[in-house]
Amino acid sequence: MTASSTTYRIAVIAGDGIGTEVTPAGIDVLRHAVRGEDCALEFTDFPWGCEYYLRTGSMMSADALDRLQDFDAIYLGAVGAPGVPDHISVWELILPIRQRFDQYVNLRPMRLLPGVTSPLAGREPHEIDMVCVRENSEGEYAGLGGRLFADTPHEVAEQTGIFTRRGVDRIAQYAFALAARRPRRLLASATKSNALQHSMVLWDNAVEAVAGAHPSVEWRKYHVDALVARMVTHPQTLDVIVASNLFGDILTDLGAAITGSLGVAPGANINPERQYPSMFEPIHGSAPDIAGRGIANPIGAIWAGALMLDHLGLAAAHDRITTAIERVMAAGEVRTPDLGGQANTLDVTAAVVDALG
Ligand code: GGG
Repeated sequence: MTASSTTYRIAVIAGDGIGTEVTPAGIDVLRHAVRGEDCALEFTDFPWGCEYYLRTGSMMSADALDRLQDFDAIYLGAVGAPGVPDHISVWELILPIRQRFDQYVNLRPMRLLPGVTSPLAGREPHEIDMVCVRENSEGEYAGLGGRLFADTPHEVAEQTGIFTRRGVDRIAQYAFALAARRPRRLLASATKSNALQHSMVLWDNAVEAVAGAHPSVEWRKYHVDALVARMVTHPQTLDVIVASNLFGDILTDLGAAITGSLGVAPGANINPERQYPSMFEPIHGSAPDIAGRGIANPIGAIWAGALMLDHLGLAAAHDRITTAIERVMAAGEVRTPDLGGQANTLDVTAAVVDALG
């Protein structure tokens, strides 16, 4: 480091279950990956999550969002634990962070890594290489609604999706710009405008208008039910997928499954204007069924960390990590049980650190 070097301040919320196992693994790799760069990473841990909720009645402290605002990025593990309803853990931690910091892009690469076997027979890495640009601030996860007459036979629940022209425009613009930078320059828009005649027709109209400004990108819309089938039958025809909040969430779990395991899939919640910190997380949850056994796959968290470095302007360090992940996967010797191996979280982390060279 020199006197003029930059220190990046990163807030860490390891959260619950395997989040507390894969997050230190990711930090270990990040620290090694930036050696030689003229910068330092400074990590600050926050004890928020379900255990905190069971002690205090809240998933985060009352001033959590104000405190997080001062960081350059947020590195999240996973949230969720038996005894805490899932809508509490998601609605009191992940979604408030995404909304408050206007992290309206949820970027989720879905790439079959070399050496990993897809459950789709015979597929090679070059045939499954997609990225989902999920709208992350409104849509079906806007959070509007309520319940009436709870626990009575005439109980009513209303959950309102919010689709704004501004919201769809900006996610479509991000997705088309990304597609234009990728070699195949393809974009698929996930819709369901045959049945959702208000929200998804607005979605289609906005996407079509943005497409006009990106003539280099070949695009088409698919009803989301047809798109899931296409991801299984013809994944090689898909490149960038732009989708609403709920559709994107579902499509990317399928994407993770066809790339071998939910454990390898990374996610980035991005505020492209950089007005607020962005947040990086593996897409998997806390996996209480394997938590505490030390066998969680750290690749999703490590890859999410690489996306964070890229966002911070450390593209070379990002590339070093993704190359190291590819080397370890291609060698096929050190893998966690979700990928058919017998290695544990620490073994895979050490192998990635070794492969950084
Ligand atoms: N890795 C963060 C985590 O725990 N994700 C679980 C989850 O269900 N997230 C909801 C979402 O991504 O919308």
